[in-house]
Amino acid sequence: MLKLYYAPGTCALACWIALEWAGLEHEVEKVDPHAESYLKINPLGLVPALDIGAQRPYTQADAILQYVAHLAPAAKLGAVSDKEGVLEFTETMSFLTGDFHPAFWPYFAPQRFTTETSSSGISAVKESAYARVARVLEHLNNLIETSGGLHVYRGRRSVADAYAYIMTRWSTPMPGTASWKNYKTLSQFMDTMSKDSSVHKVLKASNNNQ
Ligand SMILES: N[C@@H](CCC(=O)N[C@@H](CS)C(=O)NCC(=O)O)C(=O)O
Repeated sequence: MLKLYYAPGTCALACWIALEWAGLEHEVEKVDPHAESYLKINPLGLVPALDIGAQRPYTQADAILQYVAHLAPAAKLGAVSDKEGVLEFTETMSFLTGDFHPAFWPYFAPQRFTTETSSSGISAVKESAYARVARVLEHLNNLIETSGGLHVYRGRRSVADAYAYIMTRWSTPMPGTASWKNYKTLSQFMDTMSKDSSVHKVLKASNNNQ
């Protein structure tokens, strides 16, 4: 059986939502990404990781999400099959993993981006994330606006929706253009996603699981 390692609030929840959408049998384990025991699963100390019953668990949200989509073709959670569709899907997933996610790093782990230890120095690094977050939110808003429906990719549900939704939530407490609330289409997307039964189930279970 597939086993997902996650921590509450993290991008690993996107993989969990994708597993639910795909209708694949799975179990989950809540971990502390920095715990000694978890470093044996992912030496980088990052979630998600997925145990597929192979010699080692696999990591990287993008890879796991695309794997889940491949395992359940009937659920149509991945790329449409024409070449341009595949390119566009890969482009979308690369944007989410390579541009969107890193925009938040200075906010979540400011100490990694400065040698300053004063609280004002740390706050300055945190706040420096806002401009980049605004940029990627605006891009995501445009992607949804031009996709032909309230979805990130080609007007239809895909694992990219789950990934975008979970990460966009991180901007909720941010000011002005650094919050998803500032973007009309993105706000509609967030609203729709929050009403999805699998999203609801995962958010509830991930916060309650001990
Ligand atoms: N490249 C990895 C990054 C995963 C990642 O940054 N995960 C975050 C949660 S969203 C994490 O585990 N953070 C713990 C830390 O940075 O110490 C992926 O895309 O899966």
